[in-house]
Amino acid sequence: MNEIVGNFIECEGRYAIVAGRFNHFITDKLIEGALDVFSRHGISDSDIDLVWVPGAFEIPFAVGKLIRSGKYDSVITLGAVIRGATPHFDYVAGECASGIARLNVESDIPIVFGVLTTDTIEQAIERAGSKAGNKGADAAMTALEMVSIARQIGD
Ligand code: INI
Repeated sequence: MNEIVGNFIECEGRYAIVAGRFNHFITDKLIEGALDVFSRHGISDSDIDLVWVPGAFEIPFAVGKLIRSGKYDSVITLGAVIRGATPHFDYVAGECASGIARLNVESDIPIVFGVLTTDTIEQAIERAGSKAGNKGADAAMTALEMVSIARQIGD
């Protein structure tokens, strides 16, 4: 049996991060977590592009453009949709998540979902580098693992 498992031994590739500016005090922390993981796994700054969009709703559009550019091995999405802050939480969070999920299935590169959807600002803070870890760092780990898997599987 041949088993294909992603590893973090020789990480490489070009990565794009799409970040929503809405609730940027949270998104900034997610980006910080993602960049820290990339640098500690040997991915140089010049192999990372960061694209800011106004909010989570715009993330799928930017991801689609980045996929079609053919320049990246993976795209990470980072944002924060907080229910307390919006009456249209379900639309923003739902459209963002389903748009990203659709692109992930259709595209030839892995797209990673690192968009927080929380009921409160406190829950978002917990997931942005405090007691519940940093979901941006988790997203970068997932991207590295998925790129490793994609490379092993090949075309
Ligand atoms: N965008 C977010 O990323 N998070 C939110 O919590 C949010 N709220 O609260 O509304 C939000 N709204 C903006 C939305 O993503 C779009 O930028 C806007 O609707 C324009 O298309």
